Amino acid sequence: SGGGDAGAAAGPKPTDELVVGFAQVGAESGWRTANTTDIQNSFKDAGIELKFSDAQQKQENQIKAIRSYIQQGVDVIAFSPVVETGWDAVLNEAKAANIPVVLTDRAVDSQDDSLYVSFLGSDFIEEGKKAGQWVVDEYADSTDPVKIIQLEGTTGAAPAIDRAEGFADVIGADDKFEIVASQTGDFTRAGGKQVTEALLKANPDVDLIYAHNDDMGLGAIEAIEAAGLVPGEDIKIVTVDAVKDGMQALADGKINFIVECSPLLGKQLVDIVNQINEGETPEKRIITEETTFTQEQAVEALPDRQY
Ligand code: GZL
Repeated sequence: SGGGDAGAAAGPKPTDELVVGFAQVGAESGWRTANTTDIQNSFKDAGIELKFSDAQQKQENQIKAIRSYIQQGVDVIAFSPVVETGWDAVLNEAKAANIPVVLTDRAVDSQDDSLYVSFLGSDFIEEGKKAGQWVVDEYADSTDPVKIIQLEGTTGAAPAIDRAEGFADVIGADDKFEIVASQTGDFTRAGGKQVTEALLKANPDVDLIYAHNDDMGLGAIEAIEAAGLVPGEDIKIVTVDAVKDGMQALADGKINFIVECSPLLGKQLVDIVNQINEGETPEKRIITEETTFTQEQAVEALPDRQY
């Protein structure tokens, strides 16, 4: 089945004949594994066949997976681009094969937005701004300099670029805030720990760590404790995601604030696939609902967290 004719003149296919190819980034973080689980469960519940690949955070593996889905003639291709650049060639191959493409979670920098039907995911700049606003509010009464270490996500990834931009926009309003060091931890716990160990040695008087995801924040906690300091007190921590392990650390007072980034995109992706099959045009940009959590709110929310 397949053949890239979803929504074409052939008319809608029965759901149980639809085949979707999904090229996932990897399994680098709690967020990513929750995202994978939700997408796989959503397609199983919908009775739609999902071919799935894990690229171990390598763009060439994602491109290979997309090419294999084109060869197999799937009806729709969906993927979360590990980095923003370098997709036009393979997306033009999907277009030539008349296979619609949906971007989930992360964006591409292609100028030609005919290369994908929809983007479904978060507004990462907004997430960075929410993190920055908490920092501005937290230090509103301080006149001393506030020294910040930033743990960046994967270099070139939309969430890393945009979360840094949104954060800088907001704290840039007051020059008491200074990002004394900024380095990628590649969205992993190990990366967050290694980078924090190194940057703490060079910046022992840092006030706060802004990590682009919980996993790097959890790694930073290990490094801070290994240095004999108290995370959440001696050095405050602000992260993004709100996965269970991050929310537990927040409830335990080791993280001070978390900006939520929802990984639960599966249901909306199924809806987009069904719209394409029905010959409808899904919205070009579908932004997920998400909130923020203080330590008190984490204690309340933890029992009901799905991921
Ligand atoms: C954000 C997603 C990021 C998460 C990280 O939508 O791309 O990648 O914030 C994950 O935890 O690794």
